[in-house]
Amino acid sequence: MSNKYTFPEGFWWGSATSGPQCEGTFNKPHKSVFDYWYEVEPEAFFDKVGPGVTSNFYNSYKEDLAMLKEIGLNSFRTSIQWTRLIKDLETGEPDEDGVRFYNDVIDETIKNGMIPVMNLHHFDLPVELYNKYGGWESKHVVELFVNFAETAFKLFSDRVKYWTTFNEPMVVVEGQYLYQFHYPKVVDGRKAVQVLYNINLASAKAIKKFRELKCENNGGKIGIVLNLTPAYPRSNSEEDLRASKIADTMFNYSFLDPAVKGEFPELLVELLSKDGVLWESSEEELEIIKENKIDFLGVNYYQPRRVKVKEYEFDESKGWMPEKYFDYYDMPNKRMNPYRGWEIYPESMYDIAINIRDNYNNIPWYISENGMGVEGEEKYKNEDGSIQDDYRIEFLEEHLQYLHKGIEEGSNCFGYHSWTPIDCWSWSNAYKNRYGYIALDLDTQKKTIKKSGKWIREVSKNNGF
Ligand code: BGP
Repeated sequence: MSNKYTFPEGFWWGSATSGPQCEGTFNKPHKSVFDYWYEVEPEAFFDKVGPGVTSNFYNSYKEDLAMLKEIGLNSFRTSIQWTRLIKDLETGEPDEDGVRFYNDVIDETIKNGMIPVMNLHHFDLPVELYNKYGGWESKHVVELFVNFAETAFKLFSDRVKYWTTFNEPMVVVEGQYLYQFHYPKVVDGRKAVQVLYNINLASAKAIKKFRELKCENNGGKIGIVLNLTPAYPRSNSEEDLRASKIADTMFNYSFLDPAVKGEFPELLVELLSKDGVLWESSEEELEIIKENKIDFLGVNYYQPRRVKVKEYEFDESKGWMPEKYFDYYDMPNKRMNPYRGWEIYPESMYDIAINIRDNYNNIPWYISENGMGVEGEEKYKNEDGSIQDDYRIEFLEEHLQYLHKGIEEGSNCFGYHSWTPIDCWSWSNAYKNRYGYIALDLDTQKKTIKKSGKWIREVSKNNGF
């Protein structure tokens, strides 16, 4: 059977996870903010399931990676946990077992014919650095992150060719400093803005280090993974259009522009300055951001953002918030994933592709996460015990069709990673919603390929569908 949609030669068919969501906390020398949060507030996590075991990747990576190969993946992203790799958080001196573990994971990934993509920060700040320095509020922590990155580059860049500095840094800003869905659940717009700046700086400084170490000479490339949530206005009125432009600027371009263009969006600087909440920066730092742009971009896409002009007066009681400039628009008849509460809108894949083509130098990029989390998947099991997740296949195919259209029209996209290969732990939903191509039985740790796992094997083999 020939394909209706064929993707460019060498296209990445892969899937992504992160250290804290699959490894378990076994043998880690430090605790992350999530490890700590679970200790003090286990009821904040679905069914009180914490990060202790997750899908046991620390112990089962060999079997797990062999399964990824079995479902045809040619690339795989995970993250190196700061709290596992680094023994001395000040100097960046590595932990022996952490080095052994990540060496094994990388070697095993390559042995199974997959390109490893290694990310350095997936929401998992060491809690000590929050307690001592205020975490990402502090420029000292930026330096400590660079020490960690340097250690990782030196240890692994002989084999790892694709690095990313951060996963979804905007979610750190939103979760920790605006909307209280990540520990320490602070609400402080001014701090949020400083954190946004500091993480942009940390990414640029890590890239600078990567270049100083000449990791490119080994064919190494470095990027960042951003969650892009394209903003759509309620109407084409000037006011709604302006509201959506501001939402895009605050949530998407605030990381995308510095990463790709080396500069913050003018509109962002203008609004934050007018409101008296602009970050504290220096000429030298801004120069570092300008000089150290990414080689490639990872885009996590799950849902759009629908907005309209402000209809209600902004509630000043919480201080500055991005919502000063727009209201959320609850569009009638939108398609929803009821389990996750996210709108399903595959058309955004095309819009993102074209935006990158036209406004971001058509930089090489890939979809680094996309997927559908579903609760109660056991009810879709057939007699042989495998989950018949046709809804997931349909979701992924629809998204891929729009991506394909963007590629056909010249967008420089080189791959597609789903979230996630094996059902993994989530930040406070724990194991509520399952995303994997491979199901995890939490009680027994038994892993079983779903129907979508067979589907991706075919897609990967045929380079399309
Ligand atoms: C992204 C994160 C992932 C993953 C995914 C699914 O934002 O990068 O870590 O968790 O979303 O979301 P959730 O687990 O919240 O359902």
